[in-house]
Amino acid sequence: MITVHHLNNSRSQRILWLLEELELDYDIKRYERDPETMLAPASLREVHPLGKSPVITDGALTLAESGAIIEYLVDRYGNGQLAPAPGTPERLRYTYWLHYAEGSAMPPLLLKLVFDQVEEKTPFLLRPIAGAIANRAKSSFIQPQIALHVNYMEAELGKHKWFVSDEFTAADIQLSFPIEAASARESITASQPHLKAFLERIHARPTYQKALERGGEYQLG
Ligand SMILES: N[C@@H](CCC(=O)N[C@@H](CS)C(=O)NCC(=O)O)C(=O)O
Repeated sequence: MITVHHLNNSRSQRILWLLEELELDYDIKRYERDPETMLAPASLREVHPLGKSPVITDGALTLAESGAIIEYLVDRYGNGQLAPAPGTPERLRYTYWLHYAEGSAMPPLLLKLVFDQVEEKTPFLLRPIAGAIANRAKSSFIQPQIALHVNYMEAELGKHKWFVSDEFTAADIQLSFPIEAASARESITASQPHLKAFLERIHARPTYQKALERGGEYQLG
């Protein structure tokens, strides 16, 4: 049986959605973020040394990294669903997007989250200084980088319905997290109609909704 080690409000929601798309049975082991630090509990380090979510176990296998988990589940259980055939140009695009989501799209979004927290959590008297530093980092680097990625994804979605082609693939599931995170941080506006339509389409999928029911709280902010 596949077990998903699932942290609330996290990337592991994508894995639940993928498992629903593949109509596979799975168990969920739940972990709650520390409300102050937002970190995962230490018990997750008993499953994988980094203590990050998602992690899955499947028999003797323990696997972390959402991209690796998605590749494993689709290759092992997909029967050709949700991934283009190996050796095709579409397969290479699929691999590209699987890596791009975590390797390129997420870092500036994470930096924004960190600098927002620096500002919010600094003691009141020091807040003007912390705010000035955070604003400088955000305006000079972070926001332009987020805009670069958001506009790039918007342009790519203008070429076909989904990221790889007109067929929905697991790469769309992987990309849902940076796009939802960008949307939650108000970085997707009316200027990105394709990304907005992408979000509406994925939210309407019954498998997405079923995964939300099973996963529980999922509010990115
Ligand atoms: N690149 C990794 C990132 C894993 C990661 O950072 N997960 C976050 C949840 S979205 C986490 O576990 N945060 C809690 C912590 O760092 O303690 C992946 O895609 O799986």
